[in-house]
Amino acid sequence: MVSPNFYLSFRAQRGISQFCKVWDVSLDMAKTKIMIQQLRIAIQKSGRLYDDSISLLKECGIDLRNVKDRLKTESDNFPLEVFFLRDDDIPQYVEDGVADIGIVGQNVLYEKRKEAEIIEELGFGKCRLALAINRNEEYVANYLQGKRIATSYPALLQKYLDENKITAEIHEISGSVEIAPGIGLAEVICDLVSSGSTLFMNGLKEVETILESQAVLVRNKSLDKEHLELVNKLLFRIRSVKKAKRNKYILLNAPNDQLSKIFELLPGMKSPTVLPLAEEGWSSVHSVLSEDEFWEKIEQLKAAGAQGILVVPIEKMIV
Ligand code: PRT
Ligand code: ZN
Repeated sequence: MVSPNFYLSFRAQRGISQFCKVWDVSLDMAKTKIMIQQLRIAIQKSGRLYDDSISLLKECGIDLRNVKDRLKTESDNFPLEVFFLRDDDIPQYVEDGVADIGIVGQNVLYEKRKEAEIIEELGFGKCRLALAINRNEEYVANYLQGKRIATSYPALLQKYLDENKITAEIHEISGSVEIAPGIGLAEVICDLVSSGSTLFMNGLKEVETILESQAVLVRNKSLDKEHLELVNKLLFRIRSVKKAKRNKYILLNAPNDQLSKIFELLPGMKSPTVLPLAEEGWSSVHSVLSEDEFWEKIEQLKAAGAQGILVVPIEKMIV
């Protein structure tokens, strides 16, 4: 029979060893966590850049844990921590190194004049910072001289005025700039325009473009080697996604005696893939076509005898 003392000492020993095991495991996890470098990215919390920024990360294969109404989140399959911020604060966070990289409009980046390096243009959030005046006014030479200009972009506007040797009065306002002429605050506005419908609805017309803008990926200027490696890994994925969006996969049937003409039109990534069709004297040709030259090339391919042309989107393009 087992003595009660032996039983108690056995329990005590097991307890200690189990405690030690748990302790060792958590120590190992803590060590691993310290060793794994994470990249911290700042993106807009809500607004015009939010959806595209989240989609871009998803298209790069980065799964984010619960992004709704959060200040920050992490990815389970890429060493990435995401901070959700107002777009105006992103350049400062990146300059300070609180975030390693960020997605922000060039308009905000240049207005804030912070130290952050642009590493990639992202192709969304496209707009222009423009000057607009009352639609019924004639925009004559020196029109801006001595005028009152309302804007949320005083630094960019001042730079434009200085460069063009114009003296004007800048009225900084934080929103609804388009109503300034209507309420007598200014004769001119300097605001972001994309479709132009806001200007139109407020009886204004665009007269000068100060800046063409789009969302860009920016990075802190003094990242260490480990973080730079992670940035490059992310950048590689972003470029593959962008490239895929600019290209289409094309499949067509063509008579064999026309193939050389068709190859000239379709260079492909290396060269086109050619497969024989069941019908004698015909082949199926597969290739990649850039969106810029798409319609022009389709016309030429048809003229060269191509038939049954299929065009499909490409999800990722690794070159
Ligand atoms: O809350 P937070 O500070 O983060 O957001 P925000 O309100 O300052 O910015 P948000 O979400 O409006 O815009 C974020 C970024 O989107 C801008 O900094 C630009 O880089 C980009 N972007 C692209 C635009 C527009 N297009 C745009 N059209 N930002 C603003 N507008 C506004 C413009 O100010 C004007 O009121 O839309 C109106 C004009 O649009 P159209 O289509 O009528 O010409
Ligand atoms: Zn803002």
